[in-house]
Amino acid sequence: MKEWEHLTSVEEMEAATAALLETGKKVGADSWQQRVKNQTPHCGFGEAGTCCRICSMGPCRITPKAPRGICGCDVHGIVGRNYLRFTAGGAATHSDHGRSICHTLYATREGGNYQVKDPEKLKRIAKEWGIETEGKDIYDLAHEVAETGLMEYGKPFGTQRFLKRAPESRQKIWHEAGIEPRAIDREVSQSMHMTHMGCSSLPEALIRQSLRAGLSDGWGGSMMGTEFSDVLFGTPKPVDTEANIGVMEKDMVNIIVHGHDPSLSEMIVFYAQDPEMIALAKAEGAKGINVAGVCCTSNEVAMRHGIPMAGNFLQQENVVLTGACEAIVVDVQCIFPALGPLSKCFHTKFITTSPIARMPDSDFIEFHEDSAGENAKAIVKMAVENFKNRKAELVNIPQLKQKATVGYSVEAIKKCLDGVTNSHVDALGTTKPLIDCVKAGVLRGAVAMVGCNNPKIRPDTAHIELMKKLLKNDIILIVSGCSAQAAAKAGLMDKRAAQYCGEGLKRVCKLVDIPPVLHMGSCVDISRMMVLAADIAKDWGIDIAQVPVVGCAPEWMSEKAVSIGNYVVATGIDTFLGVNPYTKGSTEVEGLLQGSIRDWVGANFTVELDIEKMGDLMVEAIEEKRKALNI
Ligand code: XCC
Ligand code: SF4
Repeated sequence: MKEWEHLTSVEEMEAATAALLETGKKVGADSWQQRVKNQTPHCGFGEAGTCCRICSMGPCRITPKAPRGICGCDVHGIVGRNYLRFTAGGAATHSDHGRSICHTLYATREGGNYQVKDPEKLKRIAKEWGIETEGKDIYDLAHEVAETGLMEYGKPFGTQRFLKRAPESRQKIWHEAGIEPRAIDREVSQSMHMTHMGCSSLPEALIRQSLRAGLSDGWGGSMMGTEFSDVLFGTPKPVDTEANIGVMEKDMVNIIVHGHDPSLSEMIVFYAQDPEMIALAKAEGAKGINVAGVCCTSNEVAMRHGIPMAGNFLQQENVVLTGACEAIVVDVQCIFPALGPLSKCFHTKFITTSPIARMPDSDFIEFHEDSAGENAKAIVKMAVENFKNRKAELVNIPQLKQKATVGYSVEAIKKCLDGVTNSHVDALGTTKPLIDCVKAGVLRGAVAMVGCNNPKIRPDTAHIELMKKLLKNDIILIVSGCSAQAAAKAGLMDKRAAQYCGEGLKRVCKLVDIPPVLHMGSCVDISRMMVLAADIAKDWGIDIAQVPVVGCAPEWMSEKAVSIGNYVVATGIDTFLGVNPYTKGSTEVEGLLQGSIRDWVGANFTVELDIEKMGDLMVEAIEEKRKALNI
């Protein structure tokens, strides 16, 4: 059989994009491909992280002739401060998403817009947090847990509750390194304070706080976001779906959900199935209503409802360019402001819903927890009524799509394993069969591949090529975010992809009936990966830093990704980046991030722009961990 013959190649995806850009030209649309050209070359100071505009004596730019800013800050202080602010932006963003989910949990009620779908999980978390569950109404419990979660953002004393999920060895490392995150908002605030003019310029202190702020996201805000989303909307289980631009339907009303918070998309999905709305769609001449997703929102609804994935970050303009998008409905994060003017070139309604993400040229329908049903219905109706405004001559949906099985929460992974071994010790299962496979060498280890697209890298190539290489080497992939969508679009989440893997991984996939690339969700769901790593380490009796697993974000672009990188490394997982985080300008900052933070947390970063080399380095890192464990 020809290698990878079922896959959709990057070339095919590029050809589809090129055809869509032709339509764009006809209607005078702008595109990121064009804007990248306008922005190149990028500013060298910005790239190296050596420009400071933290006070108005500047901006100060560091050169050999001007080695210090006006206040006397050197290049290491400037790069370090910029890095910490980069992290704080990401930690704030993820954690604020988590906070919204806490509020949604607080708004649940019997028969209401939002209800508790996984009461067992809610009770488990309550017990973990020492909240009495006996004899309590499930909604009273939900409100109590939500309020306790909200307190995690501002409590004056103590550290994050979920840190206790980590192996004791890891908790000790955090304590000794002085990076246990306290209240989430405090870590973000302190990061801003430390980087104010005339505060910290010592790289060591700035990087330590970066790790702590990152941990407040991964083991705080994001973890609450994930856990409470499961309580609200159900814990994901394996479900079949489809991915790539061809999931849009020519004869149906296409509603694209884009952004991050499932509180919105869940409601849109619900009302798109409303018989009244479907009847209206038919009256308007459509065959029905098709909801598809872009970016992390897509991951959320794919994992829970099998809603198809239209594309990832750099394809968000493509969905409008099909000419068949009645509405693109967004909440927060990773939304191109370009969608406003672009939608004006077509009949598409660009609907913003959050006061956090307001954009010109959009219809703003503010989404509230208490009126969520009404808001969602109004949005679906607006899309349906827009079907008649389509311009038939502009419609072009490239016929690219792949089958994918998604929905591998930690709970689901354990359940799949249990199904094979019947080894379960309790209802929640164990990672022991997985550990046995790794010990026996059937699986060499795992890579957690995450993150965005970035025009600095040929879109999706790094994700897909790295995955193929790792699979050949019997390394299983757990993925999230836009990396997950790259895999799904290519066909790597189709169970048939197992046939192209190394012999060991192929056997495991067949036996457990899983695809070789496991979809663990959105970017806040990287907290699932932390829980999985922690559970494996505990079941194995070792620290997370010893587990043969590494992290990788080959095409990352956002502040959130920097925050993630910090908590993944601080959790003890070596992390490989394909794009430099604006630190090239400081040998000291790079010396810490790519070197000596290993002494604090047992892991560090590798920045490698050559994909082939990065793949080799990851395989090497995994083999080294195996050697150290004598397996
Ligand atoms: Fe955004 Fe989460 Fe990146 Fe994709 S992977 S571009 S952050 S949608 Ni998070
Ligand atoms: Fe320049 Fe210092 Fe002000 Fe930064 S804080 S802009 S380096 S004077």
